[in-house]
Amino acid sequence: MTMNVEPNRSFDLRAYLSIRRARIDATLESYLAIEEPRALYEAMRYSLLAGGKRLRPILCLAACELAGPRAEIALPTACAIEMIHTMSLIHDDLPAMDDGDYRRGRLTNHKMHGEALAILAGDSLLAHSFELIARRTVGVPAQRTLAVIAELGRAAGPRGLAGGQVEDLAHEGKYGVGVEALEDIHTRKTGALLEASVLSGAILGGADALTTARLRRYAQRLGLAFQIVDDILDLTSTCEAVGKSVGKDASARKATYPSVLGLAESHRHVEVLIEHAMSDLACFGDRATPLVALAASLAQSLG
Ligand code: GRG
Repeated sequence: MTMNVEPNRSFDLRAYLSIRRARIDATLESYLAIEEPRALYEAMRYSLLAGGKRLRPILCLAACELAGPRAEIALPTACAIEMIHTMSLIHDDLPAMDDGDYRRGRLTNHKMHGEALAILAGDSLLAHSFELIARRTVGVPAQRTLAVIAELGRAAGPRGLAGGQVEDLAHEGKYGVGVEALEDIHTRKTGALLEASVLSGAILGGADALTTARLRRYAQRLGLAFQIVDDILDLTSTCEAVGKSVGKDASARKATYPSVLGLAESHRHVEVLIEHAMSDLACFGDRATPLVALAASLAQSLG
């Protein structure tokens, strides 16, 4: 059964996001001062400090705020999560994977710094993220920090991003990908890190088992909805750019929801996922306002 949850209309999501983005950006900058080898640090900073919505770290802070008294204790973890995410974007853009030219409004890392440095910048961001969590997390029992490291390690590895990317590459260009296979790819490739972001914040905030279970469900639904929205926006913006109409047979190199289910059904799927994600948070009342508003804004981004 789902409970109907209405977003709080007096909550200023835009201001909430912009304050947190600024804090995350400033902290990331301070965590990654240039050292030797300079070229490596410059390549790491090039992608990390190139903007981005900072959705994952914001989810981490918001979940910590819901679960405990001080969101601030999750700031090192939130920044580490953005490093893992950025690492995955750098590697995703490499010629051996998506072979992308532009990311976050600028040339991709390997186009700017060369392939070898782009690979090493990604590797360094991943390693640095775990060092950051271990060294900078203060004011919480060590057990919570260990649980966060386990959660994020799982999300990045073969059961999460890396595994999802392998499956995605294996399906590339193939017709007849079923909705189950597609959901599995999305759950690993995009959902796993979003889920770990929410969970990490909750763990650091001291969430009990019930709160953790509800937030996990919320994050799983949000993560899947996020990837479907990304697929829909990708398709509609590409079609607008070339003046084509969109439909179920719109060709796509990658397995996407619109290419498997069609556009209308993909929209409906997002609506249902978001409604359920919001109802997962009904029992938290005002404490869940930012997380509810974030979910609602995802559905609204489709117009
Ligand atoms: C982490 C060990 C490890 C390996 C990485 C390359 C790879 C394996 C995985 C690819 C994962 C990937 C690129 C998933 C796409 C997720 C996605 C929807 C990205 C866009 O996220 P936004 O919209 O981007 O939040 P910004 O730029 O705003 O942060």
